Amino acid sequence: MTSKATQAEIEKALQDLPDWEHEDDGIVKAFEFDDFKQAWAFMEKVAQAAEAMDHHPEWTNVYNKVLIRLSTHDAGGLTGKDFELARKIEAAL
Ligand code: H2B
Repeated sequence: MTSKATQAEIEKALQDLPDWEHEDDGIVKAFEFDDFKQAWAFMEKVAQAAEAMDHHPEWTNVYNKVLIRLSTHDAGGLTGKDFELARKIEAAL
């Protein structure tokens, strides 16, 4: 699905995505790990999933914290791809 998700679709998808929040035209979640090594290992897994999907996160990392924002730039908002990547990110934890 590459069309923009409706508010109802967004709410439904977020029910199965703990601590992900709808913010502007994306979804965001903050992750915290024990140290940089663990954060980096997680980022490696997310990067592999993102590249395989050709759908990439906006993210920042400061030592043990990783902040991820997902949005579909080509669509100017949220699509099924963002929720699919979010589920893969949860599986990478
Ligand atoms: N990632 C995200 N988050 N949104 C996009 O619209 C997007 C992407 N488009 N990764 C892809 C790459 C596109 O630019 C390439 C050409 O497929």
